[in-house]
Amino acid sequence: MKSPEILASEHIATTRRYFLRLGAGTVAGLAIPDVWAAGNIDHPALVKAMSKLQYLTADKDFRYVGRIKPRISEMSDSERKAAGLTRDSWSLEVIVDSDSKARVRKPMTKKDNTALTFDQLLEIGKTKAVSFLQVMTCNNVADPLGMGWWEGVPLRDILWKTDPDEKVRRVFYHGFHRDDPKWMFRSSLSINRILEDPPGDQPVILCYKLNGEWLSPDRGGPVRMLVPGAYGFKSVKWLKEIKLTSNHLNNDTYAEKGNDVDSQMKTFARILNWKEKVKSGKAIPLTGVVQCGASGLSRVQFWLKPKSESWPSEDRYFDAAPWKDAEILPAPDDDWGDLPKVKSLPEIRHQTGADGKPVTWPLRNTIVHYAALLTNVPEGDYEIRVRTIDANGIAQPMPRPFRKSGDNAIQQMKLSVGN
Ligand SMILES: Nc1nc2c(c(=O)[nH]1)N[C@H]1C(S)=C(S)[C@@H](COP(=O)(O)O)O[C@H]1N2
Ligand SMILES: [Mo]
Repeated sequence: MKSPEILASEHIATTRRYFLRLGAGTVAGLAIPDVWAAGNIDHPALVKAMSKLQYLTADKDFRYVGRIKPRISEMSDSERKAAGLTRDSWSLEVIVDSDSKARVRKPMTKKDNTALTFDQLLEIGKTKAVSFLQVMTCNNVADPLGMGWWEGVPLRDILWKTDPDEKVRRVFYHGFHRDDPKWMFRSSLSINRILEDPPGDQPVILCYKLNGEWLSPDRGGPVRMLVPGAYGFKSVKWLKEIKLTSNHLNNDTYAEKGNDVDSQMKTFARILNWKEKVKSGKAIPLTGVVQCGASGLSRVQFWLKPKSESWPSEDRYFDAAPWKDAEILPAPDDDWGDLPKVKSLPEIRHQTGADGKPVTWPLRNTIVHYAALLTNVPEGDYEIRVRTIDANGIAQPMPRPFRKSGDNAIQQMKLSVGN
């Protein structure tokens, strides 16, 4: 359960620059989160702590979502090997759904010794591998689970090897589940999404690396599906089997409990590092993270409302409130992080140029940080809220306020200013 704290620490590296720009005079006497509490931004211990902070989330610091018990990470190496969940034992079967009219002329099966091995996947990767930045978010969890730089082979390059016929309409896939239906986690995609990427979009990949290192067991290693722009449930972990089908229907496990399984990522803001009690007379820093979804991001806003002030219930999304703009922070320039393998980023199609710098900012389907400084807040009790305005000018939680296609409710925190 690290995610909010980890995300909080990771965004300090970028927010630091914002507060530095405000000048040392402003910084002295700030009521700031613990890590800043020395009151002196140049304090060596503080500088050292902040220099370790990063934009990307280390594999071990992602928040884990997975229903199988015991966890794959709790198995011994030999158990994982027996289950085909190590790089030397893994293989992928690509077959037709038994109810399907679709056919593949060259199925990949264990029985015929044609299942795809990890080495074969890497071999294909030598010419076909792609990587891209994407945030991992569960549509039912308010904070993103982690921010990753993922690498793998486009799924279409594997599917074409099976020589499928034109009756294929959907691709069904599920993760390792000890052959127990209770742990089964299924998802699916239209064949079209796999075969072709709209301009600016990344391909669906068979993913084996995160932040330059092999995927860990908790992250779905050795190989997981990674679906660009989709919520986490499409990115099935411990992938072992793919079925091509003429079926046109969605078979996702996540269709249960009312989830909308066709949802693209939404744009929304979260508050991080908030202190609910602040001494009067001190400036109050507000920082946080935005998931930049399908409709992009133009502004991040906040609103401080005295607790006693009532608000008309018909204005359920507070459209008439006196929102103020926060600052959207720039891309980390030279410090994507000192994760073991990520000092800098390579050229990534649609995301970075030859110098590894983002071609636009923020990037869709990634996070971005924001900051604002609240000054002269009179003593009293307040509620603070943040929201995004997407690139189409639409304020959160519109245009898609329904929770089961992604939790993007406007976040509210308490603030009490006193002695
Ligand atoms: N095999 C399998 N894959 C799975 C799941 C699961 O339960 N089993 N959970 C999914 C859900 S709901 C989410 S949100 C993401 C979370 O990915 P993470 O644990 O790497 O953060 O994994 C997805 N992949
Ligand atoms: Mo999820």
